[in-house]
Amino acid sequence: MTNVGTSAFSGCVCLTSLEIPDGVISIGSAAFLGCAGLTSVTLPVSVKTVGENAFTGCGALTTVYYNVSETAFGRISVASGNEVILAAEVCFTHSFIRILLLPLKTVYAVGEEFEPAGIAAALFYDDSSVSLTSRLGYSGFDSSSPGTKTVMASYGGVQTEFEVTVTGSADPVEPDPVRSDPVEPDPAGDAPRIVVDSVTCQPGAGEVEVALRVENDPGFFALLLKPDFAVGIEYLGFNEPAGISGFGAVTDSNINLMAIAMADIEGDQTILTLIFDVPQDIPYGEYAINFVYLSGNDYDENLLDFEIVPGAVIIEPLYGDMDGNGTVDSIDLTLLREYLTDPDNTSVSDGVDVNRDGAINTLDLTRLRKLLSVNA
Ligand SMILES: [Ca+2]
Ligand SMILES: [Ca+2]
Repeated sequence: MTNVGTSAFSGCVCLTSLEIPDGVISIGSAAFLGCAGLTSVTLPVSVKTVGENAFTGCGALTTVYYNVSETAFGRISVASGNEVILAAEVCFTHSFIRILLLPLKTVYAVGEEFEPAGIAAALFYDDSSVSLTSRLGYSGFDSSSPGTKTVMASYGGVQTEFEVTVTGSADPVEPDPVRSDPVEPDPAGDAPRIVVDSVTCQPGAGEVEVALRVENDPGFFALLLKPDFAVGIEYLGFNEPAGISGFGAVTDSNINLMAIAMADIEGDQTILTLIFDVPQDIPYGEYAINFVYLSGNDYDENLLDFEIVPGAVIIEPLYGDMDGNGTVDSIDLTLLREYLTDPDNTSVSDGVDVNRDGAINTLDLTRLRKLLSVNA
């Protein structure tokens, strides 16, 4: 069967769910017209067209199952009168699921409840596309006794499993902060690399941009990233790069995951610019911006290799800026001279240790003079 004929099931009010068999290419006009009891329909990968008014009068239809990706769904030609299909929740079913990152909590005390926070899974579709989710269903967790426990995780009816530990101790054991062994970089150096920049700025810098770059002529089209941003800097969002065609990026609402897809790209590229807010009251220090990423475009076992990519926003004083006005100039030089002569009656900013050796002395004056002569 390659077609569902015109008006084939028109008015079948008893029809509640419908699975159109694989191989059907077109659904005829008015095929399911007035099937008021229909709540879900499963469309096969083979469907190319949905005829006029095929689902008119199917007011209860709220769910469409489609076993390929969202991109492929967008290519189906849907004629008018089928708004219900376009308004329905489309469940893009998939052939298998892989856990990319385990939940943050994998060690439990007896009696504790399961906490899925931090989990990430990839859903693999028949057309070789992949998407990410952290919204899984769970079953099988049993903390009534100690031991290694298998938790079933499912999405759209497809299951996978992972293990957690229940300890006999009444006190919960802190989970190991190291989540997975990073894969050693390819010694031949021919694997694509993801690099996150480290950016130095001063407290109160406001919006600071940190580049996420890919190096070594990757040519791949999908990146799955799990960001981990230090507390203190606030993630505001990202800017997409100019000049990469076929680029798309999504994050979930809590920035637990980022999926980035792009057409083949050549050479080294900035693929995202992450934006962070650096407040005035932030303490000096290094604020980590880490990503765990999954590489490759062949969906085989190698896909599950992880690499942890470190970057940072480094907050430090503006060295040489004695009066803390954000610029280094001859006024600062005067102020430093005064400070060295009369430290008790001269106030200077944290940037006074110009050469960063921990002492404040004439070496800092020398360094500041050099800085000014370079900048002049
Ligand atoms: Ca100044
Ligand atoms: Ca010094």
